[in-house]
Amino acid sequence: MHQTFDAALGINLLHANQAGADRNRAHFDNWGITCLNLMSSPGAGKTVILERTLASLSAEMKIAVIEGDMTTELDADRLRCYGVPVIAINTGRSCHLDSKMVAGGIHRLEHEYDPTTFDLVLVENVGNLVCPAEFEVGEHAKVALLSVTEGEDKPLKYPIMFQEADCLLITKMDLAPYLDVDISRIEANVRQINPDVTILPVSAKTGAGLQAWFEWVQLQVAAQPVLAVNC
Ligand SMILES: Nc1nc2c(ncn2[C@@H]2O[C@H](COP(=O)(O)OP(=O)(O)OP(=O)(O)O)[C@@H](O)[C@H]2O)c(=O)[nH]1
Ligand SMILES: [Mg+2]
Repeated sequence: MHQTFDAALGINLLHANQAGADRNRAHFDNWGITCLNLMSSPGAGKTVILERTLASLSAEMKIAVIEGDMTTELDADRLRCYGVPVIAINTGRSCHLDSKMVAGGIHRLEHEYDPTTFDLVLVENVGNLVCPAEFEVGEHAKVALLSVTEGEDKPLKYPIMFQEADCLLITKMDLAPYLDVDISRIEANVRQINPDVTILPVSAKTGAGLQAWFEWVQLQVAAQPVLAVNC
């Protein structure tokens, strides 16, 4: 009895979240903004990748960040050094951003800036390999990160994140020579559940592979029609 109630509640929650995500995406579409949602376990390297991305791309496109963290603004403060708007959202006890929280971020973007001037919104989700993948926030593409220290089996053990991802960054490649990790095994395990995902091995420390990541981001931005309608 309890189980049925919980399942129904869960489905309603996800439906309500999806409706909110569709509204958020409609705002982004109206403003000609591409939104990417970065997700991973805690510490896989989301903020460092965002730092490298802002350093490389913010001269050629206008970027804002929505930074999800349970309690602090530590990551938001790191990213503010790059001179872009960073909207911090503290999720409290929640282990993921949901569409309602991101709607609050969009509201601030709309009222503190001119949203029609932005090309790209990068969302850093809360560090968690499960829940963020289930809660769309209105993104156009999902980016999962898996660091080489986490183990080849993670795509099989936590499949939803890897099923949902449009792009997978295998991070901290500079550490691979010091570990018993088989990168081709990670790739094979991911392809087993998501054959079409773009897989990019990168090291934010050495810069290896980052150019391919920047080009992937540029492609996503280029794919978004520029409508620039005020709404
Ligand atoms: N060696 C190495 N270390 C890295 C690399 N990328 C990130 N790190 C380190 O990994 C740690 C975590 O990086 P963050 O970027 O804070 O990770 P995160 O995913 O944003 O973490 P949360 O926001 O807490 O989930 C830091 O100590 C980084 O310096 C890399 O390419 N190579
Ligand atoms: Mg972070």
